[in-house]
Amino acid sequence: MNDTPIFLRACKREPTEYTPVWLMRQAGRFLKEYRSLRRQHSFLTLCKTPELATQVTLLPIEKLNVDAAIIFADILLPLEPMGIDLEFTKGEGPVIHNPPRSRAEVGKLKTIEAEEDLAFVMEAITLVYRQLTGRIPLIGFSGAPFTLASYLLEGGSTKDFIKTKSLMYEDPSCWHLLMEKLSEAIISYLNAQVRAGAEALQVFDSWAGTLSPKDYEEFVLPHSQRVFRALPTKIPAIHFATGTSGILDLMHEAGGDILGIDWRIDLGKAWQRLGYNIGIQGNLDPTALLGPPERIESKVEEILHSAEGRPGHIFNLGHGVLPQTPEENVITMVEAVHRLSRDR
Ligand code: 1CP
Repeated sequence: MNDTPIFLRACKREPTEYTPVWLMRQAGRFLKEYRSLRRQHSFLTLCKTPELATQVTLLPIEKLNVDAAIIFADILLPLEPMGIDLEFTKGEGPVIHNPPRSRAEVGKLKTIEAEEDLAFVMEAITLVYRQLTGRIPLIGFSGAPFTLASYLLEGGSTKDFIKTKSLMYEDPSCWHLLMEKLSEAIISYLNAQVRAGAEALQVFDSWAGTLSPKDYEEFVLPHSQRVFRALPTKIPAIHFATGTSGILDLMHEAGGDILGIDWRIDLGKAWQRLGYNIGIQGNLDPTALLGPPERIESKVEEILHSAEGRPGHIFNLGHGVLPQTPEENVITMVEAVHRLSRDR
């Protein structure tokens, strides 16, 4: 018997009895208990109260039978101690009230000490780690420099990334200064999470796929690479983005032990392109979980088939679970991944 949890073995590309699975946003709005907690507390209160964040992190664990937990937090939290005024508004998502608009303002962004400045996240990680008692590992996470820069500069979510790309093109030196500052904060944040008990890390560069390969290479890659190089080597790191077909090899070059991809690319083909000295995570379309059970099973089977049972596949959605997803469909998916991968 091997005591190392199956998720961590898969991260190391060791053979496992079945394919491990977890879901991005598994601790979120599709869960009844989460929605009921949200009626009592704001999103930021949930994040900043370690007992509540612990409770939310653990909500999906028994219910869904997933192979990893992910700490309940948000990629935007480190921006606050950097001097950013962050709010989550109803229905509209994150709003940043004071996006930096000049080199002087970028220069004023503060350096953070994550252990102190984000102590509530570290406390929640330690509490969750204790309660999991080694059954399944806990994933810590952060945004990647580019995705954080995009929220910061746009002042919230965006479809076109106009302010972000404009800064890149108009004032590359200011762009790189901003990316350096964000990278430093991310490095401090992720290392503190590992000291607190995180056993794997995911770096979300959710929107990196909006860039041309050349722009990714010039404006993003060196910074993401710096982040990955500053992480503890013993802790597996997942590098995730959506729409990555054009930048797959560059993301690999930037770093990570496992690349997270979305459904717009065939998992087997992506893996073949990358080579098998890296793991792969993905890649069911979250919308598939709104369909009937037979469809969910057949889509799971397609992905397992594409991965060919190679060690190093971690099953996940290609992006976060949608709030309207029925809980029983997620249970169907997790059960199908376990059963069908065991049978292979
Ligand atoms: O209203 C609510 O209850 C808040 C909804 C919510 C939740 C549940 C937000 C606001 N963040 C979260 C939690 C969260 N965010 C987790 C928790 C762990 C999990 O179960 O997975 C994680 C990993 C994140 C990471 C995150 N936040 C990302 C990267 C993943 C992704 O979706 O690409 C991003 C981009 C954010 C920003 C964010 N936070 C919340 C919203 C509405 C948004 C904007 C998303 C967008 O721009 O479309």
